Amino acid sequence: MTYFEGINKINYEGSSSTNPYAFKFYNPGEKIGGKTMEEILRFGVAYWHTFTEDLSDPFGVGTAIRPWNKFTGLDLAKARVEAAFEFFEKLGVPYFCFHDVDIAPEGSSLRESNQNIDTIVAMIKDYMKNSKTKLLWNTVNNFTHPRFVHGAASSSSADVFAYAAAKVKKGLEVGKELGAENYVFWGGREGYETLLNTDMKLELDNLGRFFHMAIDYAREIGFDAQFLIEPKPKEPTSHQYDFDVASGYAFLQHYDLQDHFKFNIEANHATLAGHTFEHELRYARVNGMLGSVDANQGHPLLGWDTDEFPSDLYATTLAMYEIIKNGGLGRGGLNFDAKVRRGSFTPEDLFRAHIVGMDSFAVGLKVAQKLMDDNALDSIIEERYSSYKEGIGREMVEGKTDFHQLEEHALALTEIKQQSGKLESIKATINQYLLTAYAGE
Ligand code: XUL
Ligand code: CO
Repeated sequence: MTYFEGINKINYEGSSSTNPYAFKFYNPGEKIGGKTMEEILRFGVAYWHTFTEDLSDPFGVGTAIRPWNKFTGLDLAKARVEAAFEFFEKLGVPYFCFHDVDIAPEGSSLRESNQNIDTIVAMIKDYMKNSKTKLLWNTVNNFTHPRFVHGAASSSSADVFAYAAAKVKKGLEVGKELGAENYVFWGGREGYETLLNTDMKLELDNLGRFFHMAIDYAREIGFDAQFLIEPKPKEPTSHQYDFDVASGYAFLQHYDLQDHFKFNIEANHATLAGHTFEHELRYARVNGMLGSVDANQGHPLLGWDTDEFPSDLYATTLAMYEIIKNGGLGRGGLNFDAKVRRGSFTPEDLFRAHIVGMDSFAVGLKVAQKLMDDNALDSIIEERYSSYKEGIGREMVEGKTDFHQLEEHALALTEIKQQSGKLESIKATINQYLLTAYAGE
């Protein structure tokens, strides 16, 4: 059965194309800095937003028209797999990602849920044999069901802790079965609403114990995926423990987990935390902790996780700048944890949304690479910090000074010369690169 009638393979047609079902900038085989766009960008489709989501919001029911909606139960789950692989093929995307409950319905018991998962995983494995699309990461949903009302690994109930562990155990087995490159932990309800009823120390210690047991089990079954923590500051709980990269990194170090994890950084989570996307990427990168990316964008006027498809070229350029500087994403990728707007309810919108996301990151990649090749931003930064390359600055950086020498130096100063931060001309340069990256094509 064909689910996306009338939509053919999406090809690259160049920046002058007016075909809505063509890439204008994402040219998978085009080499940028020695590697193809496809190899660098490693795009992934998020199963939950594209095949499971119905586009409901807190004020309205689902609007999504999906060709698989006529099915129910396991038949619906199977139809979604068929539709998903047709979609992957037509979009030419190398990866996908899912939660357990996205692919298979929960049964009336854990055992039954696991059986449903086994049925669908066997089917996905079969489809993957004839597909170039691989599993970037999987995870489990330990936040939607009422049993997780007080959290999962940070729940006040030991039974829930055990249930959450059993689900992650299954998730790790599924990841191994399907050859997942990474395994993600987003702490859905791992946080708290009020300290008035919360034992914060016990919850944090339990989270640490949970992650250690997950590492042990992955090792036991020979699942060698990169483990990723996905920080988010709020929503659903008002205080999420993995607030941002900095707090997540402190947590990992405190519980001696830092060598086993990297971060999966989501743009909209970064902005909810009061950071820019590039701040989170940079913080992870300079600490050797940048693993993967959930590519989306928030709405500048809304204070929740709107999960829009990325279209802001400034943001994708600065993000790709960090990713290139990181030497790429390794086993990670750019997963579109993004949903079409509630008003964009047709199946065709799913293609159009991914096209704008892929094109936006392709532009970002090209512009960022050119900025780097021309040393356009680095040269300014190097100059700005040049006082640490010589004299007292250099001695301090090399660990050859103490407060006595620094005081001596300060006392002898007659004048401190400052340089301009040049922010406006840096922005002008970025605009110039953005507008000329595709000139002449
Ligand atoms: C929620 C979110 C999740 C994670 C995976 O905001 O981003 O979908 O990416 O659980
Ligand atoms: Co996400």
